[in-house]
Amino acid sequence: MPGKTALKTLTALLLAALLPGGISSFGTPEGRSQEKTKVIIDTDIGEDIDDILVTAFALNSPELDVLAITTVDGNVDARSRIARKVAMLYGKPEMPIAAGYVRSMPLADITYTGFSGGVRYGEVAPDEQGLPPVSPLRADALIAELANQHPGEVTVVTIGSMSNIGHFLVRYPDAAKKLKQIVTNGGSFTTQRQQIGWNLRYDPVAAVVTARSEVPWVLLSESTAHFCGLRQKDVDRLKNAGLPTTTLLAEAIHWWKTNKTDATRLPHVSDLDVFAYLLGGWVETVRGNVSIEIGPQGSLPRFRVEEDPSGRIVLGGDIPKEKAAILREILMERLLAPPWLEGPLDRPDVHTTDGAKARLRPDGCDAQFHARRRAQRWQ
Ligand SMILES: [Ca+2]
Repeated sequence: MPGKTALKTLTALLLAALLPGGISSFGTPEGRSQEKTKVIIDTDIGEDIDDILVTAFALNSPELDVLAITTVDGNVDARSRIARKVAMLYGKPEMPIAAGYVRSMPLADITYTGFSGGVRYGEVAPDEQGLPPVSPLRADALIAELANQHPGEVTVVTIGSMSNIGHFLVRYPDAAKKLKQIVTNGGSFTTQRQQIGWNLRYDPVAAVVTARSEVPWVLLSESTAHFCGLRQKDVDRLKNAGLPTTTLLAEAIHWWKTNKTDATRLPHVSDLDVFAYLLGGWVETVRGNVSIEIGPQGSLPRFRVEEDPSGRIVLGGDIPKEKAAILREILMERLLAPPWLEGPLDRPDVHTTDGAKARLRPDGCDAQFHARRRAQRWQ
């Protein structure tokens, strides 16, 4: 499989050149003998652009075994169509993809009725035509089934509102005991800055349920992955790569920009932090405790983090910008690569020596632009 070999070689080159001894999980290709990390992606794909980009990254990452994708918040059916299209194009049409809860806990709606919470690039999968069927299970039931099938092995990454995982913890307590961990893109949790992110804000009850559950919870900061979003040349590379997968991503970026009322010029990759954590070596962590207080309806939840070596929650700090720039190179590497698995698609080899050399020199992050956007976001 030429594409797979080229991808392995290039990733090893990147890491050997840029991170001597820095990334424990990657190592050399020969040394990468660990089991794949079993992961369920719980996502509001279709809303912001990072979800589709990092889902594609996960599906094309040899360290990860994506068992399922579950969709949450608002138009979960449209989100599931997008997820199914991504999985299909990555050669995994059989992957179970389940729709979940459309509103925040304690509401248990699973039918979208057109309130705000739609999708911004639903045009990439406007109907069911040509798509594999959605799972007959609801998102929380699918998570429970997979946790029971693989006790102690399954990580759920939450890169959308936490409603699905909140319902899962409440409704399937026995299966919850079998989950390995929940890894959440949740805000900023450094000692200098503590800001609750949208994924927790949208469903504070579910966040509280998660904080108080027995399941190990890893709460990650989104800021640095945010600084190192795609550049115009990255978007152009996706547009010009000519693969079904890259064409889908380029179309999603187009519709996201077209439909986004607060349009930003370039895609960010905030949600990449959950996979960076799972790959190992990218995110520094401390243990701590989290308290979330829910105020009157309409108010933002109050949020407090304390470092505590015996705390039960793992808190991730910022990824340094230099590392984040390298992470973006690896993201682009995998987005541009043909699907990792054998499949029915034509997979022209997108790798060239010149391209590889170019990617070995990350040119830093567009910190100013993204810092401005972040400031707007947190207001
Ligand atoms: Ca998201």
